[in-house]
Amino acid sequence: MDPIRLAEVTSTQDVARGLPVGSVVVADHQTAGRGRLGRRWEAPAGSALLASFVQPRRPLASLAAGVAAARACGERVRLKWPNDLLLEGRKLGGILVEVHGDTCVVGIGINLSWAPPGAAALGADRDRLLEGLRRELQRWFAAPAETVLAAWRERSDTLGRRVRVELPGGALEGMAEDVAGDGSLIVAGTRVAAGEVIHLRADGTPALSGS
Ligand code: BT5
Repeated sequence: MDPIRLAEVTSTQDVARGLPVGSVVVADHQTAGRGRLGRRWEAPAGSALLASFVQPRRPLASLAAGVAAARACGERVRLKWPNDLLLEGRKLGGILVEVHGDTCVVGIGINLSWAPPGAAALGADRDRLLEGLRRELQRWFAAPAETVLAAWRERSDTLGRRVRVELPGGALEGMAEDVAGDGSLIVAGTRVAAGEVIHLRADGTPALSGS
């Protein structure tokens, strides 16, 4: 299926919703690009890869999408739990997985020629990156859970670090030890299913902004 290419949309997620599995929507500009928890995703027109991929619903979809995107971006790109893309510790891209019935819409934003302060840009060719993303998503959405978890661990920039997690009941600080079989992060023996993770330096101060 050829990608649907649009100049301007509210969000590629809005256009992709309801399309069949295998559909891809790409836009030059989003007027209401979104992140998780109602946050915004900003990118000047033509400066980023902004795409939504309709995939079959599966467990660990978010981690599978993270692995696929990191691999498409190249060796230097690592993952911050659950699936932020980091380049040299700075946020290069983000992934938003929205489930609709038996499909999930995987939204991926990757900075190419512009990045907000403290973030990173990849400087890659957009169409080549889009092809790589399609290929890797197809592969990782078909992979067994254990294979996805192993690949995620290998690409992780979070495991083995001290982190702070902001939770509704307060902050949890400690070593990010592993990802569990359900994709949650284990911090100092506690399972974290959702929450904001901040990577910390050895002295306990936050690592680079955006990470
Ligand atoms: C994400 O959310 O990182 C998921 C972003 C997904 C964007 C894609 S673009 C194509 C598709 N269509 C959409 O509407 N969305 C998807 P989150 O973890 O909540 O991070 C959001 C935060 O990242 C914001 O609050 C900002 O702090 C920061 N941010 C916004 N734009 C950024 C950019 N271009 N580069 C780096 N950080 C950014």
